[in-house]
Amino acid sequence: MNGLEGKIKDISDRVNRTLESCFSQTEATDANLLEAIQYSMFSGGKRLRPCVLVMFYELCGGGGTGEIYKAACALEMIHTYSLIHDDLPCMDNDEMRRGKKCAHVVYGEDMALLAGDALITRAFELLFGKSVIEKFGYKAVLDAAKVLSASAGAMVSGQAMDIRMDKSSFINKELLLDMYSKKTGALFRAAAEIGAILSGADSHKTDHAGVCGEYFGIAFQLYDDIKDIDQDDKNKVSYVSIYGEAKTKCEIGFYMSEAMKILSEFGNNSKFLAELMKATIFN
Ligand code: GRG
Repeated sequence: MNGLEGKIKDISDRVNRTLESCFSQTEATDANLLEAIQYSMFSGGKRLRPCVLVMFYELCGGGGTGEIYKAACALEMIHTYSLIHDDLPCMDNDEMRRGKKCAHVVYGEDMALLAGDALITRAFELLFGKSVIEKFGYKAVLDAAKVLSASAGAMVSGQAMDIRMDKSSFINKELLLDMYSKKTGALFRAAAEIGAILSGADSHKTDHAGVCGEYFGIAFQLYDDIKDIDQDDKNKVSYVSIYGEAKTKCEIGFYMSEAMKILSEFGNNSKFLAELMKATIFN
């Protein structure tokens, strides 16, 4: 296992352990709902956003605490909720995710909707936990919560734009990239910003981390479009369906090089983050 793989495994293991402890208290949650939540939380997600959050935290000088994993898990809960809701019949109407049946196929549409809702509220409950506030202080945790809620709101707007674009004849590059920035870029921006905020970084560093995260998120979505080329949905509008694979790859190259430029300002210790981002997109 090389350095990056070991680092990813270490972060993912700690994220998984923290998530398990969050959903082991059964008394407060309906048993069927809890099962639907656990099914979605532990169905093989790569934990990419928590890795970005923890790595930015360490890069900006944060250390020595398990509490950062609670913030990372809050972010992953928001991500998981968005996937559950995105798969619903009234959204993308998908049957499979991560090679397994979607939550609504297994537990019904009603329970899947509620599992997503429960994850949003649980995310903020976790972030506002006593130990998190004691470690990072009220101001930093409030700032982090503001970033997380703003990114979750941006995702919903991005999803609305995506739905409308599938039915619209007016689409251009700016609109598409704005939609990607909201739908996918916002949560990666939040990952980077929250890591920086909780490390105690100043606003300049935090903004730069956020822009780096957002550019990586846009590149990630463009790359996801290319992977989805073969999925024969004729009505699905994407950058690649409009501009083709070659131009999409150029766009990915642009966003990745901008992200790497910003990352290089953080010095030599940004090596793991740069490797993680490149390995995700250029694998
Ligand atoms: C609020 C309904 C609603 C939707 C929000 C983010 C979003 C909009 C929908 C998610 C669906 C989706 C496919 C978004 C694109 C981002 C993306 C490629 C997500 C998959 O991320 P990975 O590969 O997921 O990190 P894993 O499975 O590893 O957790």
